[in-house]
Amino acid sequence: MEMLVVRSDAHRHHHCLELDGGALVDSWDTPVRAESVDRAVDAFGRFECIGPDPLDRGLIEAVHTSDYVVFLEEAYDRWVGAGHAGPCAMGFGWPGRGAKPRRPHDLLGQLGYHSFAADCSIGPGTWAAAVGSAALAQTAADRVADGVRSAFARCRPPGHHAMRDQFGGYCYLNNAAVAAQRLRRRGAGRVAILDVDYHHGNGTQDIFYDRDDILYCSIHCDPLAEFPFFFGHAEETGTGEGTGRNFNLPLPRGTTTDAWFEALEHALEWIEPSGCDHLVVSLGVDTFEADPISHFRLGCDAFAPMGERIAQLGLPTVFVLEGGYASDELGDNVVSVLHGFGSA
Ligand code: Q9C
Ligand code: ZN
Repeated sequence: MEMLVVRSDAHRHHHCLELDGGALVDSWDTPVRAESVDRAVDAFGRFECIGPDPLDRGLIEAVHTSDYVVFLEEAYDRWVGAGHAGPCAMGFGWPGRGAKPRRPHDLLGQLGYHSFAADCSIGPGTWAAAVGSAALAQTAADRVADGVRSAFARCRPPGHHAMRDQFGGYCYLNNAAVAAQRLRRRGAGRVAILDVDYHHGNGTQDIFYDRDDILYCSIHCDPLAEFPFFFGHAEETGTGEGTGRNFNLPLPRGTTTDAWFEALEHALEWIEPSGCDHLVVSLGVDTFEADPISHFRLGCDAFAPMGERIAQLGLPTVFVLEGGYASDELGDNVVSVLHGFGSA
């Protein structure tokens, strides 16, 4: 078997709103994205597909605070109960620079406290979808821990922007963090996370920044020019026991396939001697040249070589779906990475 695919329909009732260009519009993270991947996987026909096991809540509370998890679970009902006009729960006020924020008890205050961006809101299906998405990552990690060489969690919503206690960037629970933490619990010695999404995975970096057992390495657009803006610089290298265990490779807008693959070589050269025995790949394909909200220039033909090159690390690997918003090509680009990996 080339690749085990873990997927479900739990995402379907999650479609919320985002503030985009000053207008409140349907989120770019639509159910169509997951359908594009499912269709391409089915058309390819060579991956085995399974559903998820139930999510272990203790696992998400190992990478998020329990206050935050309870908040996510209850926020939409509290929003409806308070009679707010809008269809989705969304904050509007965030702690200013220098604040030492205390957690408000007011819902609107908590929405600001537990988020970092206005591109993300909580609708009636959001909690169930976030839990369903994390369950895919947990299950993919379990199968790899059981001895499968590689598994792909077709996550939606994505996860890599979700911080220990804040949502944003279409992310609520950090699926890659869930997968890495599960691998550790199941006996992995040290886990590397390689994030190839166009955006920096500020959440994954945040969660593991002071840890020596789970490393984070990301290739992404320079945060001076792109969301999430305030994380992802090369100077961010970890702290405490995690010192030297975080590696950011920011690249300019307009980066082409050749320059991107040069950065991939640096990433792999950093991961190789790190002593990791398992790999989690945050697989965003919003590096694609036709992505409607991103600005790298990788062609469709870049994605199979990406998978092939990552496979050369020779590590048992969990792929977790992150971004990619060109819905017509999204599924094919994802399948290209997975097939490239599986056939290498
Ligand atoms: N409303 C991922 O790729 N959105 N998230 C800003 C302006 C930020 C992307 C667009 C993009 C988040 C997982
Ligand atoms: Zn992205």
